[in-house]
Amino acid sequence: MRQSNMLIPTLKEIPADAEIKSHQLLVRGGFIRQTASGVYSFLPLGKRVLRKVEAIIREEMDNIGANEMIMPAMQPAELWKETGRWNNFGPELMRLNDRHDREFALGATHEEVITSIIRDEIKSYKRLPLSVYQIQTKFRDEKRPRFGLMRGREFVMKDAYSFHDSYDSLDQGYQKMYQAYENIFRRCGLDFRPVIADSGAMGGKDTHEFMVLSEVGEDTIAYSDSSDYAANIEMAPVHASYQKDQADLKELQEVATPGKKTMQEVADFLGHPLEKGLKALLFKVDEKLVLVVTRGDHEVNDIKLKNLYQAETVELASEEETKAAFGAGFGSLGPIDQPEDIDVVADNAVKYAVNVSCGANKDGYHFINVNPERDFIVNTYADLRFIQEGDSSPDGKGTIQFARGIEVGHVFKLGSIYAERMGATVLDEQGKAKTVVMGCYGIGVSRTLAAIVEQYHDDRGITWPAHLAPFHVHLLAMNMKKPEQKQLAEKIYDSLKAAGVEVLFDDRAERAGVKFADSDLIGIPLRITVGKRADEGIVELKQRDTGEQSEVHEAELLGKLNNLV
Ligand code: 9G3
Repeated sequence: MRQSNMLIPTLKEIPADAEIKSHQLLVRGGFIRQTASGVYSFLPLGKRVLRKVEAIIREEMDNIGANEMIMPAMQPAELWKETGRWNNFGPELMRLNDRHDREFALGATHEEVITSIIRDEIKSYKRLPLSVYQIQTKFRDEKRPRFGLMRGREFVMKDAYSFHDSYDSLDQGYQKMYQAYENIFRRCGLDFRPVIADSGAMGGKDTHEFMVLSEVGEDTIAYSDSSDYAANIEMAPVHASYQKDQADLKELQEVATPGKKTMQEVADFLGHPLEKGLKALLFKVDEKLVLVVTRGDHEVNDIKLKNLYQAETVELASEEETKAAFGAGFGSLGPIDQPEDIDVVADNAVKYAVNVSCGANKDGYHFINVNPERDFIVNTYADLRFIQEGDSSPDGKGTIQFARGIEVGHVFKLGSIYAERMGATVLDEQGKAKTVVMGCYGIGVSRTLAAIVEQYHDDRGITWPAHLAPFHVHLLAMNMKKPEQKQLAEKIYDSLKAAGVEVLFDDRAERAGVKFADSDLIGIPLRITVGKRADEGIVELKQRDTGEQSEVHEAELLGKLNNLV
């Protein structure tokens, strides 16, 4: 392609709203443009890369026998009402009415649509297992779209769905999909980890997220320094072994702690380390008030609290709700003599507390020498805290470290939740109706593209892996007004194209400096520069990632390129 008639609007300056490298470089390199907040257009270079990432995904999906299809973005509300999700989702689910005032959702995901098709078309267990996938635009009206393609409101997803007549079959299907995902992300050149995850609102049991390690990742991964254990911190279980002090239980005392609000202030004032204090936070679990007690140096994991109660929503009570229930504000709460109708749950570590402090449910007062069971009753002890760096790994091997990750894939063993709600059954070998069992599997395709840029760039621009770059070769003519340069460049352009090499030919009437800067920004792996020695047939060959360059006679070019590309 000739750059003189291509839409590649490169930018010198960094766009003000672009905080991370991939967002900056994809905009500056002329790959994408924002059309609205969280809504992007893929310009020609972006589309060429997107197509290559999709090709890898298609190959791996086809390889495991998943059939590609495409489902509509416009989904009738009735389907979402059958599964109860129409009202479950708030403004994040984009909705519209058609001209007959019928309600639709813009597809955020396609469990309802695909299950309605399977329900209508698949009647016998003999037709299972069956898996389908699509690569399609999804709509989710994120509250705070950011980081360019990382968190958009309209984005490209590969979503696959598998249907089974048993959980064994689902396990096998899940394993094949898991392996296909490892192949996909490895072929994209990404440094990724599958991590054990929380299935959230989807329910079902096993689920894994595929995380690309990156400082700009929004997720925190807890991984072992001595095994391949890795889990999303949201669900990483804590297998700590706590020691109970052998000290005698001292007499409970109430002490004034004027103006001391935070755990640290109280601990400092009372002269004990943070972990010798109990933290009590009031949560609304669905509509129920629950007091959650943890050791002072631990943090409540609200996902674990939600799973303990199998609740829909969990959120911290407000200051006024807290005052209304306890007569005291944040920082003064404690489990001693708490109001009757309030559950007290505590993290397992609390069981081992001896002579610790806690709030006295009176502003400006705390108890010291507090001991569980003697001074307060806990309804339920559970693993309710976030795992911390240095905790022992749940698999018993080594200790936990943290890393940040970008979630590029998420696979779920859904079970039969959706099939039940939608009546998707097949006749089993005894001719009895049996609810089908499902798996669902997503890849954020546009997010994967951004994650690749996060991993492959330097201070001059993107350094695409050769097989994902928008073109294989960037051919630059320094001065198209000079006939020897123009002729040689055109000759090379034609011969490379004839050899099937994807060439971007910068034939613009721009200064050399501009061409070199744009070329570094766009990040095509190999650059051929036709310049001063054109009359001798000599050109310069440069590798974008290593910077290695050499002078080559144009006759040797193809040979050189073959072993480089
Ligand atoms: C919605 C909205 C946002 C959502 C969902 C539904 C996430 C929703 C979970 C999934 C599960 C899997 C198939 C591909 C892999 C992931 N955010 N999820 O269901 F209406 Cl607004 O999407 N779906």
